[in-house]
Amino acid sequence: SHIEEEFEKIERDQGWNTLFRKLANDHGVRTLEKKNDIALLSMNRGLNRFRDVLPYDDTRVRLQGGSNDYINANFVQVPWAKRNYILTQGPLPTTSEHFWQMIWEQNTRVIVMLTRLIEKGCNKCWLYYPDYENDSELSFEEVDLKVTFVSERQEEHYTQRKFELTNLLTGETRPIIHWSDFDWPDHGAPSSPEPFLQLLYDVRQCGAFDSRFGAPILHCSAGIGRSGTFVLVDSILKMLAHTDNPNDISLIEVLAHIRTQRHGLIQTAEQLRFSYMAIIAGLKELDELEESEGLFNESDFDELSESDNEENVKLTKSLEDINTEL
Ligand code: PTR
Ligand code: PTR
Repeated sequence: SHIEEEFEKIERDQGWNTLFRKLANDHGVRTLEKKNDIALLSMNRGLNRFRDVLPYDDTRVRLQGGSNDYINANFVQVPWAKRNYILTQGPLPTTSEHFWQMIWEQNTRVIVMLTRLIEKGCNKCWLYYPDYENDSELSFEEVDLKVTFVSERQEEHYTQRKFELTNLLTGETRPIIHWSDFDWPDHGAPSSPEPFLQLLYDVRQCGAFDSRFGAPILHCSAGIGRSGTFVLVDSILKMLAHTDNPNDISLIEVLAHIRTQRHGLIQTAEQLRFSYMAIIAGLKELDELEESEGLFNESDFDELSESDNEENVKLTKSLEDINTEL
């Protein structure tokens, strides 16, 4: 594929740093006008894990109930892949309730956690979910929600948990699937594409992108480096699986586009290089890319068994549209 040729050329030229800088310089102009004023309001500053990683105002997720609508999260959309994601920072002790509020309000069913709670002795994310070892249930009274541990599946490279999210006002419950414990340090890359692709396939198989529900939530510590890499690999693989003109798909153009929606997606040249490697490896397993329509176990979700055709519908936007819009 042209992506593989591109990859090999950059390898030969040792061009990863140059390409990564070019991304910031040439494409960075698209973000010059972007504002993050809301994140900087004095009442919101302490709600940011890092003072240099703030959500753009125009794409930020707004909380609906309560007196403050702020959370450090953005909608990230890749229309040519028909993909919507929510990217957010690893919750803080003071923002875990907002995180679950967002999940309820956005009707999200899936959370992909790409950081560990502690890395190299530093706190990267608050334990915002009942991991069973510490708690089997967490209540967030301020937002009238309760999260209950249901089950846990330990895989070679990650843990998958199921929770039940209960609205304490109405009694309504929803199943939530959560992935964690994937080995990927911040500003770095996973050791090889295979474990990452296994995680990605599992997330897809569970119906994370089922259009009847809200966008899946991706988070790491800042919610930009590792989460951005996940978005790029998933969306490019989806585009490649649905196009007759693969040569028209530009990884850098898609990356530049998603960077207009949340700041700093993909943090290092190494993560960019890993994205190419994961896409190339993923392409070789195209058969496995066919996505399942079933969300969760049938038994969890009887009333929702009717299939949605999203994954079978060809991308409606042609690749010429991609080029003009980018
Ligand atoms: N944990 C964040 C940090 O220290 O980076 C929280 C925070 C963010 C605290 C911004 C203060 C902030 O405001 P200022 O940049 O004015 O210190
Ligand atoms: N100022 C922080 C730092 O560079 O340490 C912000 C930051 C932290 C940025 C982690 C990205 C990080 O990685 P990720 O988005 O993958 O959690």
